[in-house]
Amino acid sequence: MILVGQYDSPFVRRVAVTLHHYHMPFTRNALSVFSNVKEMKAIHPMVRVPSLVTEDGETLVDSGAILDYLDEKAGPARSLTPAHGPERRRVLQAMAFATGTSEKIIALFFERLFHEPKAVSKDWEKRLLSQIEAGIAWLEHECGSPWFIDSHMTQADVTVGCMLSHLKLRMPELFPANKYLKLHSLSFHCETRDEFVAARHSENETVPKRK
Ligand SMILES: N[C@@H](CCC(=O)N[C@@H](CS)C(=O)NCC(=O)O)C(=O)O
Repeated sequence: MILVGQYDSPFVRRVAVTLHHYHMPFTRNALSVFSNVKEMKAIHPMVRVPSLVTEDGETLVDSGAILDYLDEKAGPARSLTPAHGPERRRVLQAMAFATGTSEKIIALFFERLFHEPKAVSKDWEKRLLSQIEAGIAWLEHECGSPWFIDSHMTQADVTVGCMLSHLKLRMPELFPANKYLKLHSLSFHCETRDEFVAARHSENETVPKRK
């Protein structure tokens, strides 16, 4: 399989962590949605990541749809997403808050990246900041120990862990060390695992600087 995208994306990274967790072999095409638009278009016409090219040559897009494919391939006994019941709902809700928070972090990051400071919409920025803070606060309130849901690792941990590493990369000021203690502990717990270590972004996996 081929995973397309850079690991500074929380969506690409959660797919990579999951592939490593399942011990599914893959190679990576670390294309940038900004620097490699032509090659990206040939893979995903909307120039978005992640994509996963399967062993059958099918190209899947969207991290949620890709994870669904990988969970099915792993089988119910190994799947990081519980098959049914209250635990499945809790995992899916944690994932929804984590991906929702990541989307807002990305929106704020690009609002600031693509505008001169004085051209940034203050109303939009305020709304995004409040949405990001609400997402983090919800996750902090719901977070268990040592893992988000229980004593074992689920896709909630992968997705929340990747949201947090991306938050720390882009807006560390929104995740101070003396706040959100449960999420800090979860992030530490995740980042010491082999599958997270194997999917750390390198220095050259970056976005363009503001011109
Ligand atoms: N819902 C999508 C979101 C993917 C997403 O936002 N990807 C970003 C990178 S983090 C992207 O491709 N941005 C470029 C763009 O949308 O123009 C998923 O889960 O895969």
